[in-house]
Amino acid sequence: MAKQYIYLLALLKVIASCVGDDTMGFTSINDENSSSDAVATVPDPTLAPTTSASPTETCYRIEIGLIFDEYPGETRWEITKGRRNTIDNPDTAVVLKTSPYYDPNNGYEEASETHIICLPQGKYTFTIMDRNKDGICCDNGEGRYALTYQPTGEIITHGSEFEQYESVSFVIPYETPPLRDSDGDGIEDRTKNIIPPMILTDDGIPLSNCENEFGLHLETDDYGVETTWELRERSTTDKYQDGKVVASGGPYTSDFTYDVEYCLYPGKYTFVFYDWQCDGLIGKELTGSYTLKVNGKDVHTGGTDMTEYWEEVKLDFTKEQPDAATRSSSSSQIGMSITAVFSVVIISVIASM
Ligand SMILES: [Ca+2]
Ligand SMILES: [Ca+2]
Repeated sequence: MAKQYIYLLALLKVIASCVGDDTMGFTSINDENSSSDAVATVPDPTLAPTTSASPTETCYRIEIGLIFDEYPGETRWEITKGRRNTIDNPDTAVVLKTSPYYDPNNGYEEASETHIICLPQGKYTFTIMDRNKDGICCDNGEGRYALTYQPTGEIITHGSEFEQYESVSFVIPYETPPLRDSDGDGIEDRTKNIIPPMILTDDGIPLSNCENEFGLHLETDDYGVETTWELRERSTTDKYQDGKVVASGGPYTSDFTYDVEYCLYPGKYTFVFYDWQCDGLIGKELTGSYTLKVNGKDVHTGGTDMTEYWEEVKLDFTKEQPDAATRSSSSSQIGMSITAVFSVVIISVIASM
């Protein structure tokens, strides 16, 4: 049981937090404004990449994505062998890997950080700690962490608000558990995302020929932890914040391609794409983008030209879903290409927090 992990990558990106700024901007869909990315490269002396003593052992990459608040010196994380963390089990937990506290003088303040570690098969516990016992959000900046499994892009856990520590146990290779909402609040337990309910026919079976299919094709950069999105019903006020969230996603693993499809009820929606560092899917080594689809047809590509915390795209899905009787008697509808009426307007405004 020598070194069973490999430190493959440690990437730090420093950008002053844009969240909470209150200036406003407007960008039309055809604007060619290029974002002015002030990505500073800061050497990371404490977590330099190293290689395993046994590099031939099969291992599976997990990513620890971090966005620090204004006090990175309070934050560290560790991975322990087995289903225990050292805080509750100081004498028995085996520390596999631990980070130092992050020195604010090394550029970690409100910065994004990505670590990729390769773990062999086994049981592990990830714990994130805050020595001021106030987590990494939201009194002094808005931090976030995400533990993701790179082979499938799945979220193992993510969070931001905690006290002294937060811990999760997982098994490698990681098998995605079924989606669950144990307290019925509409938020999925593990991903903390909103998964829209399936549209059912009159017979209670999932609709097979969706007339209003929302699609998202997402290619993440090397800071997947920065990326989240929401699909909201459009409110009469036209402010996206006033519309109910019907679906959401992220944060993500880095350098991964995701395809999401949901069947929606007819209506007007707003897709809101968030980038915590306000620089879009422009990473240190990789550039990503997202493409929205309406019934399989690409209608908008974005995420590459951001200078604000979020951008929004308006989507109208106006086809009425046929009822079960119509559908069962009309097999010709299957495979028919029905394009929903859609309009796309992109507006970038800094969120007022
Ligand atoms: Ca703290
Ligand atoms: Ca970004």
